[in-house]
Amino acid sequence: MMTKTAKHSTTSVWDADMELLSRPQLQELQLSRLKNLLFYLEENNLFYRQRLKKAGIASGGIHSLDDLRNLPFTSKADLQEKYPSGLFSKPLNELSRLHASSGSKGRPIMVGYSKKDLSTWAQVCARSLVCAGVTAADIIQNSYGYGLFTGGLGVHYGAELLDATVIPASGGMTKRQISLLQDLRSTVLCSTPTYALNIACTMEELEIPLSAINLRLGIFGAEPWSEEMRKLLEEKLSLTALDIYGLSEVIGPGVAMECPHSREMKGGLHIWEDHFLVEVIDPETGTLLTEGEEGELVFTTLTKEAMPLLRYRTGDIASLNWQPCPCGRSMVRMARVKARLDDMLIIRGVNFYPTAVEEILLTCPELSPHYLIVIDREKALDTLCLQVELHRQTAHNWQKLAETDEVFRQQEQLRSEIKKLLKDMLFLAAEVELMPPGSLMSTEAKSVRVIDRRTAVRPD
Ligand code: DLL
Repeated sequence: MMTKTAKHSTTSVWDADMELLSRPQLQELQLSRLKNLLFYLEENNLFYRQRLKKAGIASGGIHSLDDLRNLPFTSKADLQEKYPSGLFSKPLNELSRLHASSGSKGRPIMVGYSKKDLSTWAQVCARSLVCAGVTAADIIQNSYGYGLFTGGLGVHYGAELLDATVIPASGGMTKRQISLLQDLRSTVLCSTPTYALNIACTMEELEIPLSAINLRLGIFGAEPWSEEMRKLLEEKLSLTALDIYGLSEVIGPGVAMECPHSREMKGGLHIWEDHFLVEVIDPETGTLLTEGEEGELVFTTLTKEAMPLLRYRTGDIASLNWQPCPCGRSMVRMARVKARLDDMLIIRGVNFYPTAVEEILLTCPELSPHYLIVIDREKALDTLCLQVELHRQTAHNWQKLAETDEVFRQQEQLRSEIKKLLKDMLFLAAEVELMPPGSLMSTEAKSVRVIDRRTAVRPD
């Protein structure tokens, strides 16, 4: 186990007692925690007391982990309906902290933490950072937003717990972020992948060489990102990019983390199963899926006090992998989340996820991977316009040619190439608009990739 005071420690497991448990031992622990959770909910949580009663489940009714399947699901709609505190097990004034998810779709979701929850959260974040290869000797630039969003404070307390040095940079002010990277020689960058790309592109614009910074690890998450994006970030920032997953409802960042071994094998992210019991279900039927089958991730929080959740349907799509990992951790791995169920777009009968567009754009060197999908409806027909930023070099080359026929020819050729790729790979017919560098770059905590005008109210 990594000692918290020894700087420069190189051992790579934070909590060996848990992370290396054998599966039977882990299952025994999960079962006992699940039983306790049901008793706790019956005593402290009106919402679940009523729901379990309605489902005919007594708190003593759990005898094996399979009995989990008899428990009712909890949905995002439940949390939205009971906003702000209807699923809390403690009164608001007894909580230690509150966070909220952005609520970009519908009502926001409020999440509460007791002192014990905050300690658990710091533990799972420290565990995640160590799993990525962070040590007490690292200087972590934490560019996740601080505030109601869980990214900033979640990672912050994990980093402090493992005794690393933390720079609470939060998001935005990109030039200052770059100065911090240069002046403080940060070794680890924690941010959304799109914000990391923003930093990399701004460095290029300012002609700051890679040798001016000292990053070795990027811990990126909070939104879906493709393998192509990973390659690009690793090249542009000269680091190893690893995926961290989590959601406010369950705890925040630190639900699952990719280790470097798993990154190499594309084996997925270790889920901290002693705290978060995971299932993958068919989103249509609710049936449990088996190893490798892609479906909706569902979590039961085994140790939370303020807002425990039973069988919470995340809307995130992934599969599970129980194969042993060379890092030695026994905890199951989840495939990288490519999308949320509600991110799927349907245009004239063609289904696709925005990340599929990202993968295509990253194969065109003339472009930068900042894009916006604008969907509209004309005369009952859906239209799709893909706005995509030019790479700085492309824009520069075209500027040199001024407004000559040659530039128009090259622009038309590039637009046609993108259209053809979208047609061939995704069966999508789209208009393509080439945008100047920097015009679509995200400075938000999470990037906005889609504007769907079909749902907007408009006069006839
Ligand atoms: O995004 C927590 C977080 C902060 C995770 C920092 C990682 C790093 P929410 O704002 O509640 O919480 O959003 C949760 O974001 O259900 C997924 O749809 C998506 N998401 C989170 N991590 C990943 C990831 C934070 N690594 C929602 N890959 C989740 C893909 C992710 N999607």
